Amino acid sequence: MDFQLTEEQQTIEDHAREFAQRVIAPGAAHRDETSSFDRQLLSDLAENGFLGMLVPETYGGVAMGYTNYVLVNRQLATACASTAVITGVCNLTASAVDQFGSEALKAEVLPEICAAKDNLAAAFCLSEPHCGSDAAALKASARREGDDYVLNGTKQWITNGAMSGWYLVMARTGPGAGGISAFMVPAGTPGLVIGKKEDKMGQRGSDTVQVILENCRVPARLRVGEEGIGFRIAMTALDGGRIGIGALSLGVGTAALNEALTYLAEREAFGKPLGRLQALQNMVADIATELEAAWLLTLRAALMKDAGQSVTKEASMAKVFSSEACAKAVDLSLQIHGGYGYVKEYPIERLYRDARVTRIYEGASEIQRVVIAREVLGS
Ligand code: COS
Repeated sequence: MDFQLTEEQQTIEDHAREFAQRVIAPGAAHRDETSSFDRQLLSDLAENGFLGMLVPETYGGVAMGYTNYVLVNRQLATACASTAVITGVCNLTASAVDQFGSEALKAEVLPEICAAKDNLAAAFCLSEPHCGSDAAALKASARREGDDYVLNGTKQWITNGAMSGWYLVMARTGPGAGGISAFMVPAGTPGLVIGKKEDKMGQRGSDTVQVILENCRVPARLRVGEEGIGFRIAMTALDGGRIGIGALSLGVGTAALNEALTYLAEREAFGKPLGRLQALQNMVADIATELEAAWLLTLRAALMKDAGQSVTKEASMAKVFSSEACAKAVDLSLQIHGGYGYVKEYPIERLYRDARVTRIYEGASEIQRVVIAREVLGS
């Protein structure tokens, strides 16, 4: 067992940190304030291989594996959570197509996602207005008509929904979880309508919209895998995605800790720097320890995924622990800032808002505990 990064991993992490701090971090506050995303940044991410981290080179990716993926994602999120989630959803969608799609589908779709063709991202469309946690209850339908499927329904909370070139849509071709199929729907397909944009609390640079399917006709060649495996595709993709959210949460938590450390060094109280007050030292110790533990869980899940092992339990453990460690990190770091933490003058206010959704998206903490308990209980 070796806790050291290899030289290659260190180089990848250093590169991601440098890129994230130079290119992404300066615009983070603006993205939050304006609830907007400069799509040129998608091309910059693509040029660095960050949109195809899990895709083989044959299809335009860089195939760096999950261990490197979490190293990169943590750095991106330390700079800007919105940018990290946009990146994460592109990678999750691409990896699902890579794992389950036909050769022809992969050749058609993956190079475009990896290159952010036309400065567009990719979207993963599972949740619906009436069902998020209970994903198998989805109602969107895909009716076979000759060589096509006709899709109808509404997808909710779709990250990248307003700026994607490809949409991975789970829709029903039959009853039950085994009656769900997956389709890659290209932007611009008649009947694919972008609905309401959500006015979110945090991660405001990433758009979250409804995607409405109104008699949206999709050729059968764009189905991902066989009919009826859509739920398995979604769950497998989320196993990987949850490792990514573990890393994203760690990035936000690390940014919060960094802000706290800066503030502790700058400000004095009772005749000494804040960092010499034991009550605040305890907070720093708790944040640092929990982030470290979360990182080990996340790395372990990534290593196991790279080794081809099942990671359902480990991914959920990484996600729930990291997102909750992140929640504590932003909360205590804000507390350390006192009143200044509660106003927009300091970045900790944004980080506090950005952190909140990590306990909700890609499976709420309660769902992660369901998954973990089922695995532990063997039920
Ligand atoms: N990997 C592969 N297959 C999986 C799987 C996984 N991690 N989890 C479940 N499956 C398969 C099961 O093996 C089962 O297949 P069979 O019927 O062939 O045996 C099928 O999927 C149904 O599984 P299950 O009965 O466990 O489904 P449930 O409806 O009980 O739901 C949970 C399981 C709660 C885990 C699921 O609904 C879930 O993850 N919900 C959260 C969804 C989510 O994260 N949404 C966020 C969207 S992105 S913002």
